[in-house]
This record gives sequence, structure tokens and C-alpha cells, in this order.
Amino acid sequence: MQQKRLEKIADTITRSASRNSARDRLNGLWELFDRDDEVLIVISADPDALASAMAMKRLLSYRVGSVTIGYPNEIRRLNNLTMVERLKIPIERLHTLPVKDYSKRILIDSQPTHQPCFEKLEFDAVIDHHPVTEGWDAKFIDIRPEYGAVSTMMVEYLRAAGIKPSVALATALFYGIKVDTQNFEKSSLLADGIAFRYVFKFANRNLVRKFELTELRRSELKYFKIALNELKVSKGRAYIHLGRVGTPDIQVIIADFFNRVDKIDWVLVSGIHGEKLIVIFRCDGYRKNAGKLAQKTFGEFGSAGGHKEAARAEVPLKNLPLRENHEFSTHTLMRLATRHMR
Ligand SMILES: [Mn+2]
Repeated sequence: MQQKRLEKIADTITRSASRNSARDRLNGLWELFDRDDEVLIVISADPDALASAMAMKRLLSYRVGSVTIGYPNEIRRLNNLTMVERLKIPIERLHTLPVKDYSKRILIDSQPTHQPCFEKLEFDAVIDHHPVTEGWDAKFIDIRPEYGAVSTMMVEYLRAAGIKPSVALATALFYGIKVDTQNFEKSSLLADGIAFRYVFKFANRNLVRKFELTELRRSELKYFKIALNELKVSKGRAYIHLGRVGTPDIQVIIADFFNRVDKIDWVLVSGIHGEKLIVIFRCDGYRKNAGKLAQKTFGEFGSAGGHKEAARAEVPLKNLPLRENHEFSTHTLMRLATRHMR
């Protein structure tokens, strides 16, 4: 894997850091566009890409005829959907757009080799922070793999252009940097910190908190009712069987919730998804090992394992040692799990 940069501005290729100034890059980018251009920005819609596309749209406003943002993937994460809805980000599914009819195309937070539907397109500009890939070209390229987020790069462009971001744009960029650097717990650059501090001044952090907190659909609240009814606590261990679930993600949310309760050391939440029993394990991780318990309890029936504090088992229902005409229940979960607990 290469960690080298790739920058191409007006046919000049640079692979080392700090040869180009933010102003050089901005001018090189702007040179590509004319007043009558119809521009398509293509992204794989995650917070960093969404924020960067908004920033690009802002950089090109009053300079081109129109800017459209297209994305191929369905946005499923509620955090990301909340971001799009609350910030009213104007994005459209790529397959509904006349992709080839735009006079200019820009790819952001991805490279043409990343997805088959990108590979089919010619891009005028590519701006990204993933490792440099080969086998494609564009008139303008700015890839800086050492950057934690493309949002950071876009803040540099905006500042070079003397554009103060709106609250919505700043909030998006703030969230984009936060997500891609995992709250700066992942390796990041001083540049990410500087951009973060800059957008911090303009961002609405209550909105960001709402993006981060939104993980439940209203239709999923019913699982909390089931969980509270099913909950059995014995010797500091909480057992819950939810029955059929739409997605095992809800089991994770419920397990994390009960893990917050005082004097509960272990949480086991089971659910049936498709033809499988899924069990989510949580504990405080202190002198306990969720991964080992998952393995001991369910390893013989299917796949099971994880970390000290969090683990998961997935077992085909037909492998379970159930008595005839007996449905899996919270009681069954308790019985299977206590075989290996002291
Ligand atoms: Mn990114």
C-alpha cells in the first residue's frame, strides 16, 4: 500500500507533500470550469463525502451553470440519514441521473477503481484521502492519503477561496472530520485538528449530537417493551430473548442499554434472524471474557467469538439442542449459558 500523495494540477504531477499551496490547488481546480458547465459530483454517501460534496458545491457556486450531487449506494445508517434530512443536503441517486450528459464530473472521497459504477465514468477531478490507486486518470487530482478526512482538505479549499462556511456546511464538515478520524482516536494530522477547530466556530453542535444519537427507528421501540418484559436477572447476569428481529442491530442497542444498569455484570440478548439464532454478549470486561463465554456456550453449534467486553454468536436454529415442540425462549438462553458459568 502506497502512502504517497498524488496531485495533478494543470498537467503538473506532484507526489511529495507541501509542494502545492492551498491557493495553487484552488486555482487549478477552478481553471477546469466554465460558466455554462453542468457539474455532477459523485460520492459514496457517508458523512465525510456528503460534507465534502457540499463544500465543493459551495466552491463552484456562481462559477458554473449547475451542480448536482449523485450517490449510488442506498443510505441505510440512521445517523447518515438524519444528517441528510436535517441539513437538507440536496443529493440524488446516481441511477436516476443522466450521468453522461453532464459537462464535468467530480469524484470525491473515492477513486474510480473503488466501485464498478465509478470505473465506467470519466472524471475531470478526483479529490480523495484513500491510498492512491492506479489505472485511471483525471485532469485534476488531489489525493492526500495522510489526511484523516477529505472534509479537512475541503476546509483548506474554502479558506483559500475566502469563503466562510454557512452553519449547515460547517456542521457537515465538523461531523465529517469527527466520523472519519473517529473523534481523533484514529491517526490524524495536525491539519485535521486545525480544520476541526476552524469549523467548530460555525458548526451547530446540538445538530451533530442528534446525528450521533439517532440510531433507532420508531418501529424498533417495540423491542424495548419486549426486552423489559422478558428480562431475567440472576447472579448479576441479564438474559433477554427478543424473538424474531428485523435486524440484529437492535439486539446490540438493547444489550448496550442493559449494560448500563447498575449491578448487572453480564448481558446476553438473543434474537432470531432468518434461520439463525443470534446472541449478543456484553460484560464489563474486567476479569470476564465475553468472547470466551460466547465460544464456550455456542461454539459447538455455530460461529461464536469476540472481545473481552463484547461478543456474538450466530447459530443455525437446526443445530440447537431444543426439546421437541419447544420454542427458543429467555429460559432456554439462560439454561444454555449457565452450563458454563460458575
Ligand atoms: Mn473519507
